[in-house]
Amino acid sequence: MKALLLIDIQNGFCPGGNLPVADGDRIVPIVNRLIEEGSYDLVAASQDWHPDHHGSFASQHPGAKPFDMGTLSGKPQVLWPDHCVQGTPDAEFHGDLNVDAIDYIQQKGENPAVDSYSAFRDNDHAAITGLAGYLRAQQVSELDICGLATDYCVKFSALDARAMLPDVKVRFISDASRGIDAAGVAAAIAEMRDAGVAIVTSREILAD
Ligand code: VGL
Ligand code: ZN
Repeated sequence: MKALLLIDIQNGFCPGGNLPVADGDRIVPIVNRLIEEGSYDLVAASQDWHPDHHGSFASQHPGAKPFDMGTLSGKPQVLWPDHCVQGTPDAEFHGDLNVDAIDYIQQKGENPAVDSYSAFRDNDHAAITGLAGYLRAQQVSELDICGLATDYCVKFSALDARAMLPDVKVRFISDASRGIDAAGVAAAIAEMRDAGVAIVTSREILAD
């Protein structure tokens, strides 16, 4: 079984959102083409889904500004603008994304005491989501990952896919993803490659 995993393709990470990634919305037509023409057996998507008082928000740390380094539950934490608050438009998938094609949605980031960049588990690895179990139950053997943001949620999801589903072939689709920081993206791609994630483009996939 071949699966496509879409990471956090939400208004909050697109221009106009609360934590915008440059050109984040430009991946949407590419992602829709992958969904529609990419010969995937199933499509899964993660959705950053925070309570309004999430501890990763700078607003919860007196004197802190967004993008400051702070701590959360005693661990270093980038402090983000309030984003993807449950039930708000910021948390909705981008309006042009083909959401009807999504077979499984994994919400994450609900525990205010820990951030969850990965769609598979919280940053402290104490709690896992249902995603790995779902993909195992579906007997997924090939997993292509793309979305927002390459240097955070996409990277950690790809690394956890390799760690938690060691028999699955994992690929990162570079042109169907965008990152927050250019240097961070280059480092994330190197880290994914070192962990056994293949780096591909939508062109290669759609040409197959
Ligand atoms: C993300 C920062 C905070 C992401 C989510 O989707 O990459 N980044 N929450
Ligand atoms: Zn978040």
